[in-house]
Amino acid sequence: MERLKQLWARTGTRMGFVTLMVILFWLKTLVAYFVDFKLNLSDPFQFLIVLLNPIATTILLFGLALYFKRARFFYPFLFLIDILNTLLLYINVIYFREFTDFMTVSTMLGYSKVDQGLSGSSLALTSPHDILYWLDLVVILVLLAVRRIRIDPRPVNKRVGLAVTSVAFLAFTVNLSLGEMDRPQLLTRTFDRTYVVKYLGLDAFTVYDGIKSGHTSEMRANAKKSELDGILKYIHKNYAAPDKQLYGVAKKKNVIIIHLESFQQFLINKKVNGQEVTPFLNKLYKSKSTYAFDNFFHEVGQGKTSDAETMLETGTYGLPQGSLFTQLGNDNTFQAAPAIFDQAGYSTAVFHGNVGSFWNRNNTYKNLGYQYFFDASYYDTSGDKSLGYGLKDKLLFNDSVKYLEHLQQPFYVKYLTVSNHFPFTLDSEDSSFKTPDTGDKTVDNYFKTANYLDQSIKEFYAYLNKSGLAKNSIVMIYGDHYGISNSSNKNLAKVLGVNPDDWNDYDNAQLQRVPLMFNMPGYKHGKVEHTYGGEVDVLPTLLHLMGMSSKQYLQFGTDLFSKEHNQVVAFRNRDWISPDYTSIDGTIYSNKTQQEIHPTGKLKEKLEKMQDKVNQGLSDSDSLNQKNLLRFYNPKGFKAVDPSDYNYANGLTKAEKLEKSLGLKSTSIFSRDGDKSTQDLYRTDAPELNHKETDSNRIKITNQDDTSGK
Ligand code: GP9
Ligand code: MN
Repeated sequence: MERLKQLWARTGTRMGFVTLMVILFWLKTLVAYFVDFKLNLSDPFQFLIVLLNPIATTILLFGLALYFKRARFFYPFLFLIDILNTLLLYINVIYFREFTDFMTVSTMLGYSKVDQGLSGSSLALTSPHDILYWLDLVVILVLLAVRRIRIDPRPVNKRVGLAVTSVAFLAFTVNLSLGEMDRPQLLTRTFDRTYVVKYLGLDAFTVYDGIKSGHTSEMRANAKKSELDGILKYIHKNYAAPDKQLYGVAKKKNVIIIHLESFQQFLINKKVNGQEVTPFLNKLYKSKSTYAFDNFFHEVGQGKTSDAETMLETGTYGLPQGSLFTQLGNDNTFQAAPAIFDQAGYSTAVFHGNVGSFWNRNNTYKNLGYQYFFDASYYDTSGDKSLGYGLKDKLLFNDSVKYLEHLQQPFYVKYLTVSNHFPFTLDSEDSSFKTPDTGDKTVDNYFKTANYLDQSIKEFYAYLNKSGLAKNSIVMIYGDHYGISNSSNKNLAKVLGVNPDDWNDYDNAQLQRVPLMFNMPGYKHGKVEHTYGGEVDVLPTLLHLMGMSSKQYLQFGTDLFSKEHNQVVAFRNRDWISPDYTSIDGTIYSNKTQQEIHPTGKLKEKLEKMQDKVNQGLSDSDSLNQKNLLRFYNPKGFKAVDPSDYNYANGLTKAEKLEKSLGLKSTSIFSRDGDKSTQDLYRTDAPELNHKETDSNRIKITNQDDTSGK
């Protein structure tokens, strides 16, 4: 008691008072963290970081008051800072209740076209415990007024102020290092706003976001329409006319895209312990109904999955650093596949078992023109139904049927799978696949999760056939990027039958092949194509198969089936691979001999030209995106996307309403079958649906990422 009294008396000193305010603010931040925000804490370490992260910035900001000599400045300033910081916290609390996301600076300033602000009244979003966010300020003010807290007229020494500021910076550095330990490249890659708040706190997030958006808006403000000229020239020169035979072979068909998470080409036709790893995909690969590519490369940078999505749906490259989705997805102008298909009369949707805010998809998809986004909130992801990145694949395909069947046909839909993601863990109940034994758990388990993914696609295909969707659809299947990073490739070498001691950079580069297949059930002329290409080439290829022109769009790749297709595959770091040569960090290898070469004369010139073209494509794509130049460009017949047309809540209700209003004209399979669900056609052996108890062997790993060797 005595001790408490003594402590309380300290509040009558300036240092004591600042300390009190810091503690109170820290406590209410924790209320926000644990009651209002969903930070998805997965282990005690993250819990610790969250406890600590409000401290550094609060000390820094509140400590500034100590630099004021006079009491009549010190107290009001401290209150002002506290009120502003509380306001920031509180508007985020309100915003989070509606959007499950944090407010960006451009949203606050009203710049962002995507977040149209709160839909209901903010009053409806308040909750009784909100009083906790403001109560401390009122109580302290009263205590000061009635002199229960004394006003201290004595200024603190300037050195004390400086010491407090330094302590705050030190604390922030420690905080940042802890964050980086748990989530390497946190700030360069910015996976998700929740991550930055989780590791660094709300103040740090807001400042960081403000700096970034300031930089972006400056680049945009200075951009001129004439900057498009050079880019247009490059693109027109690069354009490859479609192959006449294949143009329109899939006209008017549904487009079903299956994004194979972290799936590399070497898995195709691979046997481990005498078993095929992906027997179903192997079958599709050789089928006469499929055009498959065996020299197709991923071209992603730090934005990984989101880079793959960027390339496949906009025909432009990801950014040199970070993810285009998170950096520019909120308000960039795109002329992307979902909008192109929408305007050709298609319904468009994404099915994904992770939270909508990951890679800022919930905002970016609106600018791409997606009508529906069925994210984790649409599925039961409880218990053992999900792992680190969300709903398990078998469940994703099964649980999406109830949405898919209500979409008007033709549709353009994308399934983003997640189970085959680093660290490649599955519950023991999900697989009995016998893994190789390389001694590297990541490498070994990769085959197991790939096998699981293969099974989930097999189940989905069975449904497509039974429901009759298959014959009206073109299914495009691709691997988004590597699963095994370069640092583990030596361990993989054994499984590939290569001596690990001979493994080098050239081998790493060749291993960046991922599958690409266009499967058209019923088609008879498919084959495995050996053309070299990359992810940026997919959009013009798909458009041409659909009988849609790509000529009016600014796309950096070329149709893989075209005789004029450019076979130099550009990587994000300016390395490249062509059918004959591979360039890594400026070193040229001959693909034939797999040895380094030192070209001279004509060959040297030719290779330099190739490099120039690679550089130009990448940098033109970057200025197009970073300066948002597409806002100056109007492709013939294309209507600009208005993101405020889209809202991803209540997707099913929206689709059902449309069915009703179309009546007999409705083309959904639900309407086609006389308002009967096709769900019971779906067969899955997913154990999660057949039992209630959870598996005691499972290791729950949440929000981890393969960041090694990048
Ligand atoms: C998360 C999933 C994984 O939603 O798409 O992204 P990645 O880590 O592969 O970029
Ligand atoms: Mn991915």
